[in-house]
Amino acid sequence: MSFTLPKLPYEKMALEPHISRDTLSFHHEKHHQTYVTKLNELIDGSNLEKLELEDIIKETAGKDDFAGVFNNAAQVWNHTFYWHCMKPSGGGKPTGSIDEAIDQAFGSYDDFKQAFKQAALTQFGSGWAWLVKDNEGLRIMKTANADTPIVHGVTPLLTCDVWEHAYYLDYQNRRPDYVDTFLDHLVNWDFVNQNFSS
Ligand code: MN3
Repeated sequence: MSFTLPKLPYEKMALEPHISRDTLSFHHEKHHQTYVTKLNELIDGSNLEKLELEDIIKETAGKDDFAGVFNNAAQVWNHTFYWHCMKPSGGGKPTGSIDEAIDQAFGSYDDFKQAFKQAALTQFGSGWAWLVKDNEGLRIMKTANADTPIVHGVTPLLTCDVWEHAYYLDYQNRRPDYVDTFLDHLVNWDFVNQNFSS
């Protein structure tokens, strides 16, 4: 089986003025596509070829010999998840059952925002900030490079890509502005609720 680049869940201009069409074009058609292409090359003819994406990620996690496969597979998964974490006219206070869960876990939406932003800004270099669910409830986590919560026994609910390619054309080095905009104008709480109740 070979993997294909999933379609974006909205038009390339749909997130303007917060994320430009150029950023989404490069990010989806170049970066995300390259992870898909490299993954296909790396698994071609191997036993991994028969597995689902999530199984390839779990199978190769932490194995030095398979670092290339893991990195590309996890980046394919992380990006597909990230696209769905955003929508036009999103962001702001949560709706649905996640609202109460956030208050319970963090005290208030503002406290959640602060914690999420802190994780996004303190991720040194490339990586991801996440809201995840485990047996204890909700928590914030950050991962470096391609690392993904699905190999850490927790359920991802929301992510923000903090690799520079996610924001540099629009925000240059101002990662804090990008993360604020993500939280205030882009988060797709419907998708977060779906993940929360699944
Ligand atoms: Mn990216």
